[in-house]
Amino acid sequence: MATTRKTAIISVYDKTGLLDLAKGLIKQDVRLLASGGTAKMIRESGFAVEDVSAITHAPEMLAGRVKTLHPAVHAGILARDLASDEKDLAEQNINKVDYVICNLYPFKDTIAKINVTIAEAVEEIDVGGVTLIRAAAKNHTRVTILSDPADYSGFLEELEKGEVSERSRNLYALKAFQHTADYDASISDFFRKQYASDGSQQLALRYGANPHQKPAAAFVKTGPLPFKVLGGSPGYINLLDALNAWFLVKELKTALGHPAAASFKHVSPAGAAIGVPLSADERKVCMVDDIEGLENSQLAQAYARARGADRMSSFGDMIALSDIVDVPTAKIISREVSDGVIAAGFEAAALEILKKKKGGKYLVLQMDPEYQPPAQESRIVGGITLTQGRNDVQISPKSFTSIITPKDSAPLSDAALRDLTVATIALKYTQSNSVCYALNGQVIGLGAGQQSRIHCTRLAGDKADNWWLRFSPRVLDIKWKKGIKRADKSNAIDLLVSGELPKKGPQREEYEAFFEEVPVPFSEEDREEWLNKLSEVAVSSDAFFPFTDNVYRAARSGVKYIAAPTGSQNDSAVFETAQTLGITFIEQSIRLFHH
Ligand code: 93A
Repeated sequence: MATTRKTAIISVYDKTGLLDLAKGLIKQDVRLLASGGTAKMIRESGFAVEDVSAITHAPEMLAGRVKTLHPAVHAGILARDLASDEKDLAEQNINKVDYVICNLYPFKDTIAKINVTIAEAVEEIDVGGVTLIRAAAKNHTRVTILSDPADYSGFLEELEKGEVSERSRNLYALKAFQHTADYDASISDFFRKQYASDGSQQLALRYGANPHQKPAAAFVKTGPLPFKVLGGSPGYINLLDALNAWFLVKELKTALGHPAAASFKHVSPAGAAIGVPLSADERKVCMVDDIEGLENSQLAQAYARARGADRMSSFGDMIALSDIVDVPTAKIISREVSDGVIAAGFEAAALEILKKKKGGKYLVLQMDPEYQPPAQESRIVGGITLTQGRNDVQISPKSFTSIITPKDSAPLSDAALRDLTVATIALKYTQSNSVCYALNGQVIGLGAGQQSRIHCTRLAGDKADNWWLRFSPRVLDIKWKKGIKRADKSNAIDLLVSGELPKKGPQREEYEAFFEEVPVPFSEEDREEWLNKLSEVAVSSDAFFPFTDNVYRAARSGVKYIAAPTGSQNDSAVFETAQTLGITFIEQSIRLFHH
């Protein structure tokens, strides 16, 4: 029967502020209906309250599992001010409900207890309360929903003045939807841990970025995790590297049609390459001259190049491989210091080799090659969620057709387009700022994570120089003492080519002890003479060059092609400098910051 008296349904687990609320509602002549414990507390304080059963004509049942779940409650909440709804209510003798005050069973507190059982958790799953909140929030154009005791006083103030404003009802509804969403998320998190933490949907990680950052996990909210752990147990940084590296190699393969590899460290590539056959010198520089079957495996060639570019940085890498791993590739990996590999799959014999690595603890991940990441991605920083569309722009040789200088340039060669593509895709997965030098289908120098662009250009250029100096006969012909480890060789070569070799002292002595014949250090003139032989290098930058210094520095490392976004106030000076230095400048119009 219709009545002008307003009705409130109150059902709260957290009874903070309940009595003041009841008092305020009664003052406004609101009819109070409440569930068992809530009604008891109000009644014992001397306020007039009816049990919900006054309208449901049904007792609370199943030890409280059914308290408010009833059409008399939910039709009263959900009814609109429509003639048809009014008619339905009248036929069933149901009155409209105007205010719902509800907060939920403490599911989060319960599951936070050590050794909580599934049965205990299940009992804390609120059904009726969520339904009350959701129904009232759904009908917030008419109904006010309070799900937070902090809102009671503001609500009563408004009520005393007349009615609850539309704005308040909207904000209370928003809070209510967030309350139930957060509640449901904690329930599904709990059950995912219980029923799918075998790696199907969730994977416990030893710790986060550092050992004291616990607990740590990787999970997806729907569907299976797109990778399987075939060996070892991944850490948080392993997965950051593995996933970024995987998307890089997948994109390289799609763009260039050849198997691709990446060697990742601290969420940036140390090397990335496609499978291009290696010359005899390249095989030596990459330390793969004894790998059988290398000439027949593009994947092995790709990893040899990716690992060989900057061997010091690749020490302890996370490897990504676009294709099924074969024996030659596994053999290269097996003797390098490396943390793990993610790949599209593994031949049985290759998996056998990898599983023996690190006493069986080597991380082996098999990625679903068909996996497509969602279009939107988010991360939480200090409790604040940042969200953005995924960077799904496709880079390919077609991205490099807008040649700015020289004006009369012929279209670029396939090799130049390939190297610009490799460099640019590598940048897409490199911490910004970043600048990348590439040649022969591989990264040869990458400057990552520098606040100033020229520092990236210098860092990457110095790495490219070091890479090239490793091809000089002085390095290729080094006579090592027997038993020197591969990593020690890489470190000694780096000292020799980088100009960081001390003139004397213990480090010099340690260094000299590696050789049968100590190589003659490079003089300035030696370096310059050799570096002058480097040519045809492609450079890409993840954003525009603000000053000409970048172009001058690139030119010193054999750079023939530069691709970068434009938009700097200094664009014309940058283009002119490139023209003067004989460098082809291509506008790659998409900025590629990555963090
Ligand atoms: O077990 S329930 O899901 N079944 C219900 O029908 C129901 N209705 C309200 N729990 C239900 N509630 C919850 O009871 C409320 O969300 C609130 O947290 C609690 C209040 O119970 P009481 O008034 O008995 O203290």
